[in-house]
Amino acid sequence: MAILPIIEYPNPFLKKKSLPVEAVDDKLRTLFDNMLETMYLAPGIGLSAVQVGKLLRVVVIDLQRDDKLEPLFLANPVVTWASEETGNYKEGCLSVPSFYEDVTRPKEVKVAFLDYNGNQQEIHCDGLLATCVQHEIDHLDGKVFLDRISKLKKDIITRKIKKGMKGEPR
Ligand code: QAP
Ligand code: CO
Repeated sequence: MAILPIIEYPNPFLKKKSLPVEAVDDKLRTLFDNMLETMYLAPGIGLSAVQVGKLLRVVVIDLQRDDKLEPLFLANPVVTWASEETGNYKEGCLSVPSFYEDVTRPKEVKVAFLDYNGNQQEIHCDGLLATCVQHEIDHLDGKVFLDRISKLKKDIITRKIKKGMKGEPR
């Protein structure tokens, strides 16, 4: 396995749109594995391929809630349903280290994707998982969470990052 360098905002690469994978093969499983290892080291709970320099619609998520939950490997994830009801969550991002802001998103979503074995799955997500999966799918469309906060807040954070300033400790 390998640790991949994480591309940080405001690198314009993060604005690029990722392309669907054609198949879940061993090469893609290696990417899944390397992304998971990279995310665990950070540590983080979600990572998209664009953040490690690959423009593929690939995401790994592990909420690491001490119990049963296994890591999720998602290829070509699509939101097939979103609740009317929204919620706020103070989001962060491995590509925007030490900055956190409240983001409003649908509280629940259904997501269809190909899993680690290439099988089609659809899962119902709520709570932190719903937030995380929407955050990661945004990356595949060239969006970071700063694109979902006020322009004023985004500009302040962008200016701080460009000056080499840090936000909050974790
Ligand atoms: C996306 O984010 C997410 O600032 C995943 O210094 C975040 O794993 C989904 C991290 C919140 C839902 C809610 C952030 C690590 C990790 C930092 C992450 C940092 C070190 C972020
Ligand atoms: Co992110």
